Amino acid sequence: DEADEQSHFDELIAAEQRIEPRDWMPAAYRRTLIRQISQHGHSEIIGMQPEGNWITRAPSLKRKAILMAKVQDEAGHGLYLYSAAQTLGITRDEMTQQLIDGTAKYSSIFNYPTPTWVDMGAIGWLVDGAAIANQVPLCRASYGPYGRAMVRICKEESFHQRQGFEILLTIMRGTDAQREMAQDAVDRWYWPSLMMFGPPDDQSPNSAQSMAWKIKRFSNDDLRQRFIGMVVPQAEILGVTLPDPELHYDADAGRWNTSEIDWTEFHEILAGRGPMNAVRLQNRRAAHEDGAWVRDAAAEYTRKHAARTAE
Ligand code: FAQ
Repeated sequence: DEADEQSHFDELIAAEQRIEPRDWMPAAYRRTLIRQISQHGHSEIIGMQPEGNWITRAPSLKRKAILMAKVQDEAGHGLYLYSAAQTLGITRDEMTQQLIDGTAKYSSIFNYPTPTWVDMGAIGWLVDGAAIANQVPLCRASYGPYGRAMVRICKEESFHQRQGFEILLTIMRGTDAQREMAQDAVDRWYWPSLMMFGPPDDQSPNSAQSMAWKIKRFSNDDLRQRFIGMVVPQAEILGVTLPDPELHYDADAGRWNTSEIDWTEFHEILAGRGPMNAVRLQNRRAAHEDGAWVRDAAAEYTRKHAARTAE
């Protein structure tokens, strides 16, 4: 009965075993995973747009080939994540509908504009860097299909992070004007990348339960701290300044002290009022409508094929 199922589930979680699609799981565990994995998938799909903006204008053939490969990887990540979510009983159509209706969340970070080429460097360095800090622990998420999808995603993200760092490094070795552009991009992306980790722990309604279920392994603030520890020495190598005059390591507390994050900006974006929210959704909707003929053709092919094999 249900009580036995629940205690078997609790034992698996306590023993660091994986929960698999056919296993019994609490309804709330299923709902939480569908929420997080689908939002994560949507982030990858919407996350193709800020960089897609520069594919036709990349400064060389090599840069263009690399950027195209990166954006393609993001499409792939979206597909693995949607597939993982489908094992929990939601359909791809339902998820797509939630995204284009504007009822699904996706990461706040993809609602900022990418006005210059250097933004490709800052996104790779900071946004993919934050994604790695958040996602490496997700490789150990208790739900099997999610954890396994994250392994490959993290490998690809670390290549993305390196390519972003290398774009910035190249530009920092250029002219004064180029260095100014790089600093400007870092100024614009640093704070939003800190917001990717989600609200502070005392305002994170989902954290305690998700950590008890071993979906999340670290709190939002702990991961944000780790990320700051990663980027501080990298900023020094690059020769860029992180735009926080308060930033310093408090050795006694063992933590980075920072200025207050502008949570009003974060909540405005979550409410759909960020600089690029409307454009991102509009583009996604248009792509969905433009792709209708492909879905129709595929459905028709399946119908004909089924009719032919039935003969
Ligand atoms: N943006 O209680 P919590 C990438 C929502 S990386 C928007 O703390 P939770 C790679 C949250 O959903 C980006 N919403 O929630 C790439 C919840 O609302 P809900 C994607 C946010 O789930 C790089 C509410 O606030 N990565 O795509 C954000 O325990 C470059 C309360 O928050 C992932 O999705 C935010 N930043 O912790 C692609 C990682 N933060 O759902 C292209 C997987 C919080 O109750 C180019 N997800 N919210 O209505 C996670 O690790 C977690 O879901 C967190 C949030 C940590 C994001």
